[in-house]
Amino acid sequence: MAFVGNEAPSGGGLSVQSSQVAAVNCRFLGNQGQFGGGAFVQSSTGTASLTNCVFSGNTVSDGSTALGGGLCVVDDGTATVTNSTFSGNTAQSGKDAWGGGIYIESSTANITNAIVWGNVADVEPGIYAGYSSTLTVTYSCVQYWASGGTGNTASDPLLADPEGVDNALGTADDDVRLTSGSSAIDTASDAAVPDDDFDLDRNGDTSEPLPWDLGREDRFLGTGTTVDMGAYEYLNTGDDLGDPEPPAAGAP
Ligand SMILES: [Ca+2]
Ligand SMILES: [Ca+2]
Ligand SMILES: [Ca+2]
Repeated sequence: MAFVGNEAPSGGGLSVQSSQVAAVNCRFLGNQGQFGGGAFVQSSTGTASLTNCVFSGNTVSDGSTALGGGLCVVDDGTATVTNSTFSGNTAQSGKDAWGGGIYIESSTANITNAIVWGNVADVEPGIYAGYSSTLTVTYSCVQYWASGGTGNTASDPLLADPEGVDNALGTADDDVRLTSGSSAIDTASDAAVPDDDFDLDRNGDTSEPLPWDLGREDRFLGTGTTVDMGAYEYLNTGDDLGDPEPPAAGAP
């Protein structure tokens, strides 16, 4: 599913207020708002779980205060972000705009196996967390990251073509797959891959680890390998964005 080019003051693409939302294999592209260009989460009963998601080219700019180009979590909200990629999101008002990728205020965020890269803001381009927030980042690649934690890196993930062939952020061709030599390859946590609650591969097993990446390619590429950070598992040969695999020749 893709949320493209939507606009709303709070949560241009998705607004979660006093409710629970789980988004798996979704792309948030080019949405606009004032608080949370891509998605907004608010209140102690507001919970968002984002897995295998891409936030690209979302912006907050309206008003004097603009928070969270990609994701904004406020007022005791909770966000769980796993194997997702935040790229090219912007929080700029020229005055008071915080958190290019992710903004957390008086809230809780658990960010695992994620990439936050190439986002911009007036203040704190990557992840901002303040006002008694609890931010836990593990096995993630975050630009400018200097707060330690298990398995984190601030080395370039070498995203393929974040603006895509149209050279515009926030459109369907934005390509945040990994390329050879990326710091995000084989450096995430296998154990952190969440269960396949929605049975994406329709094999009747919802308690197995989510077997696919955002491109519906295998997340687990064989024994002895480790999953990658971000929404896409690195492959030497990719296929079209988000397209299901064609049935094998001779398949029923
Ligand atoms: Ca593009
Ligand atoms: Ca399954
Ligand atoms: Ca891998």
